[in-house]
Amino acid sequence: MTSSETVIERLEGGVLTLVLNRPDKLNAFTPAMHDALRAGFARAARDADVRAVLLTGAGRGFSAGQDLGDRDPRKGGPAPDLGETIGRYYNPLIRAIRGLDKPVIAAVNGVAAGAGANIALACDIVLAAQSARFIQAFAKLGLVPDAGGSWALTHLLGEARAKALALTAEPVSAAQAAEWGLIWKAIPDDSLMDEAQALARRLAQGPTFGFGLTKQAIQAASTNTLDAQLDLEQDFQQRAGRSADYAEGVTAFLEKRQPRFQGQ
Ligand code: T3D
Repeated sequence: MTSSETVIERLEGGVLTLVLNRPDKLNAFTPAMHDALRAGFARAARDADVRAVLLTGAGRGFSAGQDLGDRDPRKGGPAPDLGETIGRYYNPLIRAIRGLDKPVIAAVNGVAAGAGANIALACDIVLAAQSARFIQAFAKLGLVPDAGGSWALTHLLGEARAKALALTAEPVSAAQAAEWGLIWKAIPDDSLMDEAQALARRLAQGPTFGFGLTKQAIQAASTNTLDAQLDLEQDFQQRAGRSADYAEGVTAFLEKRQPRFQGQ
């Protein structure tokens, strides 16, 4: 196990677990935490031993978004250039999560607010503790949903719910989020981590190359026409069909045994 001050990193059984680790501040994001998390996702991208990522938070929250202590107007000086920090930190993080050719699971262990909520929603499969809440806190600050939030809310929920959540900052319970299709599942608090780890381990033993293509195909569907998506499926299936994992999957089926995927 290696750990920095702000993100704990652990690789076990093909699962890279990244734990946001500023529990006293509900894991609010500082530049140091951004750097550590970005390093974690960079490792996930380059290390073939990493076949799934599990993102969660230490303590009672997942993440309360940007650390507002770093934005205190009472300290004087010019207004911060938030466009710069979005471009430097949040946008590359969301692109790293969505662009990673491996499954990313979020285990939302408690409140997820502002960019903290939207980072969770950028993950491929979101499990949340029943006590967790998702809050688009931006409205309370005069800001706009960021970290892909305006996109994710609209795509997952439609304009009516996206606008209401973004304009009111009303908390959404895990159960409601699951019922609306904002996340995959709400899970009793004391079994969240067991269930999330079991799912991550299962995915880490899967056909990683095919999973990467599947993830990119589903993401492309948001903007593609059916015609373009059919072409993309043809191309991706051609590539998947040449993978060692496909050969192993078919062989295992014919030999009536469990496949042993290598992730290639
Ligand atoms: O700036 C840019 O670069 C642009 C990007 C912006 C992205 C964003 O994320 S903007 C949105 C920022 N986040 C928020 O506005 C949420 C602020 N937090 C809250 O509204 C509440 O803390 C929660 C609803 C999330 C949870 O409430 P509660 O009652 O369960 O906990 P609490 O008592 O408010 O918080 C516990 C501690 O965490 C407390 O510290 P203390 O007083 O015990 O020393 C609180 O100040 C701290 N904390 C919570 N959120 C933040 C935070 N500290 C700094 N920044 C935070 N975002």
